[in-house]
Amino acid sequence: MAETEKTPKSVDPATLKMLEKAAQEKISTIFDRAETMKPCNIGEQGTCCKICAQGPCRLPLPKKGIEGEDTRVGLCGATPNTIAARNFARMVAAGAAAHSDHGRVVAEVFLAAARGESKDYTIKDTKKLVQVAKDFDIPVTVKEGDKEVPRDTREIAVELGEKALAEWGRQEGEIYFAKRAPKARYDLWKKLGIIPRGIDREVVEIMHRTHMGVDQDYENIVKQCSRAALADGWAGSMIATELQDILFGSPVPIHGEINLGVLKKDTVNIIVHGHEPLLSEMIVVASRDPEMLKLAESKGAKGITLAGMCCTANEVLMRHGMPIAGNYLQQELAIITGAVDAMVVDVQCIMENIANVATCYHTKIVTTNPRAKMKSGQTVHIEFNEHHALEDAKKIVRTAIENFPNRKAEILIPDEKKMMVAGFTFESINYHLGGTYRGSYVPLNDNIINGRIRGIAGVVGCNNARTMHDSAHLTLVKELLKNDVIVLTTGCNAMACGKAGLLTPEAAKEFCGGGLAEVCEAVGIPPVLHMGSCVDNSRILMAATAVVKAGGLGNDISDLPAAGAAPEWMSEKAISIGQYFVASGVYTIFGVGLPVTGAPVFQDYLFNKLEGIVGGKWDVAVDPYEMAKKMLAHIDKKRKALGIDKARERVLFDMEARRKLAEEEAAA
Ligand code: NFS
Ligand code: SF4
Repeated sequence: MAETEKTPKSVDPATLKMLEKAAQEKISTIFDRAETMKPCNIGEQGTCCKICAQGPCRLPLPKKGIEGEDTRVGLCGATPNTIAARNFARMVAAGAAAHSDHGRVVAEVFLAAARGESKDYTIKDTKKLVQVAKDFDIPVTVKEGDKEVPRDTREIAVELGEKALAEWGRQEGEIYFAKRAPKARYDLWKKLGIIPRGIDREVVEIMHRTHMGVDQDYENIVKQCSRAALADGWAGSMIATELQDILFGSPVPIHGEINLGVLKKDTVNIIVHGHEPLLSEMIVVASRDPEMLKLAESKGAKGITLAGMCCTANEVLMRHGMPIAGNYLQQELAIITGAVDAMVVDVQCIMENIANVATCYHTKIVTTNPRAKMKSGQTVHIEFNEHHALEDAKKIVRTAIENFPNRKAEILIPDEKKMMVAGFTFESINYHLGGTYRGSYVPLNDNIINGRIRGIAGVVGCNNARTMHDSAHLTLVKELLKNDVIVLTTGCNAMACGKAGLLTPEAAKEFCGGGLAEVCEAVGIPPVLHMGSCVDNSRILMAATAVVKAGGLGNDISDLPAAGAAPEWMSEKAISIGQYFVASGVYTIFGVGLPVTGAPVFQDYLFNKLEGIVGGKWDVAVDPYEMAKKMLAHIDKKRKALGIDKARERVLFDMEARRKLAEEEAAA
């Protein structure tokens, strides 16, 4: 087939333009490698075991399927179910570790800031500080004579920092935020014995249990997956989100721009890529520093453009309105514009190949984190330390500025960029839907009960080079909107939606069914609410909890007409997120495929039996239309169980009737 006849690799025109430039300049990207290297089918099925040196033991499904008894075993006798469950569990452990290690550093910096040891960070949101302190059973008032007066903010912050940090090393008891969940959920976790003790402990226990010759009961392994994943969602990630809000300010809806078109030919372009906002927050400050701007001018640049990539982008967008250059699969392409003077990276989702691509241009890759260095290419390591954060950030920005005159390749920045609104939190949804005075989720619940909104979907997760870039994300979200399902989004899905114009209030009219459009237009919100980075999926848990607590839709998250999806997932973090959603009672469906197909019994446990235990379950659909159908079926099942299915029929009838009336009027 000629090059032009191939299926396009992305639905995003900016991406396609850059791929063309890459091809002309003979630069290999992940898109090319996805074509030349096919995945291993045994690994894809989840049934390759390499946890001891007697393996790898490979147990693919027989071509004809299993006839009679499944007799496949590894050298030690491990069954496909044990092997797939162990592999799955190790993905949960890695994902939970990544999110939680991010959270740990936030907690450390938070404590340093509270103690006044880190002059560049301060406590910005004291209201939230008090709220979160209460969840940690920290007294927020003190007795003065016979009066209760507010306690010193600094004291509260120090105690919160210490208690939060102790959640990682805690050996017994329960993580504090478990009690934030609806009571029925908390009680169920307690009954099942899956409330996390300490974050590190649960991750370590997965690694132990999946060592050679330990846990050989896939149900018991899944139980530990739930406990470790809950330690991610309701502790590691949730603490990261909450403390970041207190340190940097809680986001409120803000405008921003997205796609490679945000880069500018005549300014110094710096891309911050990775995940931890501790670094990017300081780079934002450094890039606005008059001294830096002057230096940029002296090098012939008309200012400094700072743009984000991957989840760091979501963080700086939400709090500062900084533009986003693109999502995961666009990282190499940003460099290929020839206009990126430095790509500053910290941890997670950073492709090793950016260092190779950078050598074809002048771009400097700056690694900043002692946990993530790079060997190849023209990388420099400028370590970022919270005790002299701003100084480090300035050093990094200076490196970019000094690199500006070294541009050599032809510069091509695609024009594409879109406006969007981001920065919804569970608190700001409260305000937007409830109004200043009422401030509650009741109006949202009312609209779900009366059927204008059919249900809630959390659509999140990565891009995956094995699927067409952004395509499944957008098809799924549009299907849901058309069917009156309001969408909460984070991560790379949020960016896909932003690039397609779905994160604007105007999108309601164009993409939504009548009921949802009516609600969004009345309130003035986009039908897809950008809630942040992947760590901020904890905000979705809190939003779901708030919906339960507002009343009228059951007692537990598993009662809600809601579903979760990650149509283009690739990272282990996505598996941990999926598992904590499932263990929190959410029907969760992934695209691409899950590495469990080689173990049909284990797969059936995840896809069916688990629902009877935790109220949520896993599912897979590669086709986004099928995914939407399955999510809608689940939402309708829950509406029926709540007895609100008839209300929706009435709304639909109303819309239809209204349309008819309008037609008749027009004809008259
Ligand atoms: Ni989430 Fe964010 Fe994107 Fe996937 Fe990576 S950036 S943490 S893991 S690829 S959504
Ligand atoms: Fe093979 Fe068992 Fe070792 Fe796995 S643990 S590699 S199945 S011998």
